[in-house]
Amino acid sequence: MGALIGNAEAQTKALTIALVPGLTTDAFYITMRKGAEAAAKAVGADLTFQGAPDFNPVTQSPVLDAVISRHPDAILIAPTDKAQMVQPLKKAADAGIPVITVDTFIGTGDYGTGKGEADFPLSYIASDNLLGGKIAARTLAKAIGDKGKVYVSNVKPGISTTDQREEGFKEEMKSHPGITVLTTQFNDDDANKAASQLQSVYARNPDLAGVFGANLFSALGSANGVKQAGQGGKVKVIGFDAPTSVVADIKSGTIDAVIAQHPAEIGYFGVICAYAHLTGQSIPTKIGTGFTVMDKANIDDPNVAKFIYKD
Ligand code: T6T
Repeated sequence: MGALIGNAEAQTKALTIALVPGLTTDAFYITMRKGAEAAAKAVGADLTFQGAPDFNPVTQSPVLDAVISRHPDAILIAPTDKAQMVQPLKKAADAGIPVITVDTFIGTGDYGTGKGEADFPLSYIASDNLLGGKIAARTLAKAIGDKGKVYVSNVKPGISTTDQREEGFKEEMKSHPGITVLTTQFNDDDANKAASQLQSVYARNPDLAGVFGANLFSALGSANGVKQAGQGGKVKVIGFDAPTSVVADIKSGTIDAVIAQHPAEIGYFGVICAYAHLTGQSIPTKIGTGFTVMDKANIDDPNVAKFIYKD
């Protein structure tokens, strides 16, 4: 592990930590970057931020290759696919660069077990997405009076976070027998697609009661679809993530609630873990960060509003 800093001379050179987001233009990762920068400043490390323009392993892999070629001291990455990012990341590990995954994981997300080919990252720092999906289901069940048809608007299969949110949502809905969960609609992280899917599902099911938008673009698009269908406030929307636009949608009643993640916390602890490892400390293989559920009743509370993402 060439990156372990073991002598005084090496310690005078600032450590470089590379953060590779799922995509660069997403307020979730922009907020994560802010937290990572704050931690880098605190420990005197240099942080780089380089990612792809869309959430896709095909575009993320060459960005990762370019990052590996500069040989940073550590890589923090949100892998865009559980399986497809294993080999690209193995190249970093083989080059002696410690890898920590933030937000999403590869393999099972259980690292350091000696099991499987994806257990080499040192740590996984993220929200508890299974729990987040369960919270979304409970919130939606309450909003629709525990009965009716709902569906999940999701990105695409293979992403650890959104897969787990859907799993948690469906698991929780098993204890709500009055609710029927329709087929999931996959939108490829495209809010326009999520909006037109909402309208198609509504056209087929005029008694649609609600939708769970499992990430920022799914929620944004679903809320727009509800508005375009003239169903604002009638078809209930529960979203994941909290871009600035949710404030207006929550206040107007288009979105009932969102499960906001704490991306700055993920970025902050990602950098701290990398720094700890690089300076000879052991680090936990998993760190769970929190949620804040935002709705009309609490959105103006500064302790809640502070978790609205930065853009
Ligand atoms: O929901 C976040 C992130 O947690 C997920 O992995 C991908 O989508 C977001 O970045 C929001 O767009």
